[in-house]
Amino acid sequence: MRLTSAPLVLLAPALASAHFLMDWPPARGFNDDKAGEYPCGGFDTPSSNRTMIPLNAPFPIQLDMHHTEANVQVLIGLGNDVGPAFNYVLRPLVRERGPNQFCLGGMVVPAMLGNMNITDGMNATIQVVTNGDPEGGLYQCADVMLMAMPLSESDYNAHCSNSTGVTAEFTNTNANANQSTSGATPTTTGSAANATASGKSAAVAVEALSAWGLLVGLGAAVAATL
Ligand SMILES: [Cu+2]
Repeated sequence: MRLTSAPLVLLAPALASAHFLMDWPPARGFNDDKAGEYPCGGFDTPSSNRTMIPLNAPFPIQLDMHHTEANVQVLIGLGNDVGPAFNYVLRPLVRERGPNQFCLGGMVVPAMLGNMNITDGMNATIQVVTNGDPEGGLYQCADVMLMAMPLSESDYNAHCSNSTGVTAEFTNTNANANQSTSGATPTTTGSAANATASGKSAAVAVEALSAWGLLVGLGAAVAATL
């Protein structure tokens, strides 16, 4: 991102430079200088405080986007300390537009992931990847424990909100989010469903689990402001 105004730098340095934040499940941490380091933006040690997320049932990932558009992808590694081994794609490339709150709804860790049988209480680490600015990727990780208990609707909604004007195209492409040039344009987009309010879009995301095509938020994408 590029700053054009000195007062903005003085008033909001953290916001202006944070790329994106993984708010829920909470990230291991964020370091602006290392956000582009794979894996996990420079945080190599699993958190001792894991967030419980449901196994085989939907959960949200709440992001705080500080770019006006981004390619987003979600990976997962299984085990207590996955190191750089994020072997499974949990959500293929999503093309997101609009700054601030963005909920990746309807995330599901299935009971069988590849040839791995996931059991109640297994640990895992979720890594969100976006394209960098301008190149490479940006990485944030959250350490979780997979529990055979679904989230309540209120717990789900408490961690799934979209700022007005945020939109997303969900794809099933194999492109990686950190390929900021060749992967910038998804080659496949599904059918879209409109949400009429930011509060409603979470529910739409839950109901549309099996659909790849989903438009989050309402209205047209916010024009680039940075
Ligand atoms: Cu940035």
